[in-house]
Order: sequence, then structure tokens, then C-alpha cells
Amino acid sequence: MLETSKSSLRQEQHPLICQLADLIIDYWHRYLNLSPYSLPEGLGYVEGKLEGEKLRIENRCYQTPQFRKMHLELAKVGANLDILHCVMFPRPEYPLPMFGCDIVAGKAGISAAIVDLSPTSPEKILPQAYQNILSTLPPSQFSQHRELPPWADIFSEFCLFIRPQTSQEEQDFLEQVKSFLAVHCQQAIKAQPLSPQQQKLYLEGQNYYCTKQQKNDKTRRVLEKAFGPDWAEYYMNSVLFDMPEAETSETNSRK
Ligand code: 18B
Repeated sequence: MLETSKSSLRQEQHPLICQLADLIIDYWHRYLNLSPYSLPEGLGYVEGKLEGEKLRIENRCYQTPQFRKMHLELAKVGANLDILHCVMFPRPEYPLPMFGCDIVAGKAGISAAIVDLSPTSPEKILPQAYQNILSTLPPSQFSQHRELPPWADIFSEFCLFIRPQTSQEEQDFLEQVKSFLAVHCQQAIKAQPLSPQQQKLYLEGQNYYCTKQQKNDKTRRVLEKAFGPDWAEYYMNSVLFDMPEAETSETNSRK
């Protein structure tokens, strides 16, 4: 795993991806008490090339008292496709939503920019405090909203999924991510633990989220082309969207 604050792949990424990666790491350091999180052996930096272009992946992972795993991933396919992927998995003791963000940038610019705080509660709604704060954020104006695919029933009504058209829209997207991260970190540090029965339900909520994200064929296809279907399946289940129940690694137990 690369622990330098400015890694090699980051400098080769689309400028918005670099900005967002810096911003996420900055907010994590600013608000939360980070400790390292070890990914499965050999998955910090990965390169693959089966058909066509080389895929390079660089991962950074942390944990905190509130979050089981906070994962920031940068990927580059050949010279033409840059990807930022970020998910914050709460510890199931806390009734916290999932923060998720994805940016996909091609030759023609950014085709997809998505950010959400997705519910984990059995009722599939966000905690009242989140709803109150998120509904007071200034409304953002984007010219191209994108339609979510059928698997995406996990996202909240505050989900933003756009194709930014101007550098102003790119900066507005960044502002939206900032607000979501600030709300999330501020709420997380005040969170109170759930009863064991409730924890089970919130864990199920997280597993539902992961099961749905694993159905994203567009992500799977990129990984399959470079690493083959078995590795893609393994990577989606154990790094991108691993389920907390499957977690056995003692290296990542809470300090
Ligand atoms: N994703 N994305 O993270 N994905 O991981 N992503 C794409 O313009 C990768 C997340 C999401 O329309 C596309 O259509 C790869 C999280 C949604 O069917 C590509 C990695 C969220 C779509 C990739 C990765 C998320 C989408 C197509 C691992 C949300 C639209 C780009 C590094 C919180 C799906 C395009 C659709 C699209 C690839 C959402 C190529 C390889 C955390 C909804």
C-alpha cells in the first residue's frame, strides 16, 4: 500500500479526480481519528493486462472508531480512463449511512460523477439528523443528471448522479461532496452505539448495499478485461464491497 500523501497514480489522473482525492484524505484527517486498515495481501497496488490496455489500481484504506473501513481507490485504464472510487463502511454498532462516491473520466471528460449517503436502516431511510441537514444544503444546478440503473435502489433521495458539462459544474460537484463528507464526519463522531439486535439489522442493511453494488456490470467489465472474471469477482467481494460478516482478519480488529 502506498502511504505517501501524493502517490504516483494520483498525479496522472484527471484534475477533478486529483482534487477530490486530496479533499477526501484531507477531510478524513481533519475530522476523524485514523488508523491503518490492511487490505488482503498484495491488493494495495495492482496492475493487470489481459486484453487491450493496462489497468493500474492504487488503494488507500483507513479505519476509525466509527468506521470499519474507509477506502479510496484510484484506477487508470490505459491512457484514457481514470476512475475514483470511495466508500466509507460504518462499524455495524452505529446507525450510520454509507458514504459512496465514484468518478469516471474518459477522453471526452467526466462521464459519471456520483455521490451519496446511502441508508443502512431496516426502513431504508436516512437518520433524521442527516435528512434535516441535507435538505438545508443550497440546491445545486447541473445541466445533465443521469438515470440510475435498476440495481441502484440503495441510494437516498439526496443522491447526485451527473455528467458535469463545465469546469464550474465540476467544482459544484466537489462542493457537494465536501458538504456530504462534513455532515457525515460530524454526525459519525457523535453517533451512539446500537443494541445488539439493532446492530444485526444495520449489518443486513450494509450487506444489502454491497450485494447491489456488486451488480454494477460496468465496474465488473473493466476489472474482468484486465484480470479475468475470477479475479474480478474476488476483488469486488473482498476489496470494493466486502461484507462485514465475512471479515475475519485480526489485523483490522479495533484497537
Ligand atoms: N463505474 N467504478 O469504482 N460505483 O463503486 N458507477 C461506472 O459513464 C468503476 C461505485 C456507479 O449506468 C462506469 O457510464 C471501476 C460506488 C453508478 O449502469 C465505469 C471501479 C458508487 C454507475 C465504472 C469503480 C458507484 C457507475 C461507467 C473500481 C456509488 C452507473 C461510466 C475502481 C456510490 C452505472 C459511465 C450504469 C458507472 C467503473 C456508482 C466504467 C472499475 C461507490 C451508479
